[in-house]
Amino acid sequence: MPRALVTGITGQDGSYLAEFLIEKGYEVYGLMRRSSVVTDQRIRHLLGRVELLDGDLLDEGSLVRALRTSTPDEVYNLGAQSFVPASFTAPVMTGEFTGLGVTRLLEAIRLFDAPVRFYQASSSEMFGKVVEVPQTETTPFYPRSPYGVAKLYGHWITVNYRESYGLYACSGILFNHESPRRGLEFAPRKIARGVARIKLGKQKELHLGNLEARRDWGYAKDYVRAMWLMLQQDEPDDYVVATGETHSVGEFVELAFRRVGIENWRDYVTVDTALFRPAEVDLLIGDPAKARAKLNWEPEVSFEGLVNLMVDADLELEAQTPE
Ligand code: NAP
Ligand code: F7E
Repeated sequence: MPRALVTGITGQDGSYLAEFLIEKGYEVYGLMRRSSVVTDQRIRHLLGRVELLDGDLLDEGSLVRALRTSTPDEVYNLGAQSFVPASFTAPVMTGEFTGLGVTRLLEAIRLFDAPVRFYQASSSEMFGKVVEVPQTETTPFYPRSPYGVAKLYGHWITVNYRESYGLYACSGILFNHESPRRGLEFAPRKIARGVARIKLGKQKELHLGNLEARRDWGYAKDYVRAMWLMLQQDEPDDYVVATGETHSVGEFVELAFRRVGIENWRDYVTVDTALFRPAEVDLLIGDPAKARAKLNWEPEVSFEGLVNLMVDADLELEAQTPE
């Protein structure tokens, strides 16, 4: 039975990856940091089928212990401070979790001295103020937030450990991916939930920031499959994972309202400049040609399919939740 250790198992991707690996027959270990509040909502249905280990990307010793307990074949580093606006208000903490955290884990793996395969959750935010359209594995980086800068450090330290120590280490440059399990503060989930609540009469309007920004949005379940595929190849490498389509935030809003039968969506949306970022990423669109050719990976859910499934899920959830 192959064994995997997943950091960030309580997050959106961690929960889908854990499900995917269990289905593939893996013994799954998840690193979870202590909290005074409940953080296992996304993996509660998996309790008993995953082994949860106490640990924190800030604490090297806890990473060493997690490796010793799990003796993994594969390590997926999904743990991070992943919300871009929070990285502007907490840039140092973001650097610690999202940047240096990668080195702590890589160093723990190097000293553990076993043939572990490593996946790093890199991000299209590294392309930031894009210098090429669409973005590929060879596009130069130009991050626009402390989060993007921290991820860039994580990307290069992964490449460096591969080249310096021969570690099987891959950096997956994943573009935005969403689901009903997405954190409430990210634009697509905020929109899906807001639209559902407006439809049900629980909310009157939706406050959003920059509606012009464009993203290449995919479905999280499709993207965790790509993570696994990267670790099944003969040689480690870096891959862009994207749909190859770009849409504006405004288009997401329009489709979401349309799903609940509301066409005059502008009547419900207020643009709040307080939600604008100090530096914005205006346009992202990835070219997944390499992932398609080498990993045989294709996204299965379209942009409209994603909007619809997210709105439908939030409608169901909100209908069951008393105010
Ligand atoms: P997420 O929902 O925000 O999950 C982040 C996870 O990291 C949570 O489990 C969180 O634990 C954990 N974490 C935070 N700080 C930690 C620390 N110091 N030590 C250990 N764990 C810590 O993020 P996601 O959307 O699943 O994304 C997974 C990874 O992919 C992240 O690294 C993210 O930056 C990256 N990424 C995401 C996207 C995307 O569109 N979703 C695209 C590219 C890259 P708590 O539950 O305790 O907070
Ligand atoms: O913003 C605009 C905002 O917060 C998308 C993370 O998973 O993907 C994610 O980063 C766009 C931005 O995601 C609101 O200005 C408008 O242009 O959903 P988001 P993100 O910043 O692209 C990358 C790939 C990651 O790696 C990150 O971890 O939407 N926008 N109005 C808004 N954004 C938010 N959050 N809230 C608004 O009200």
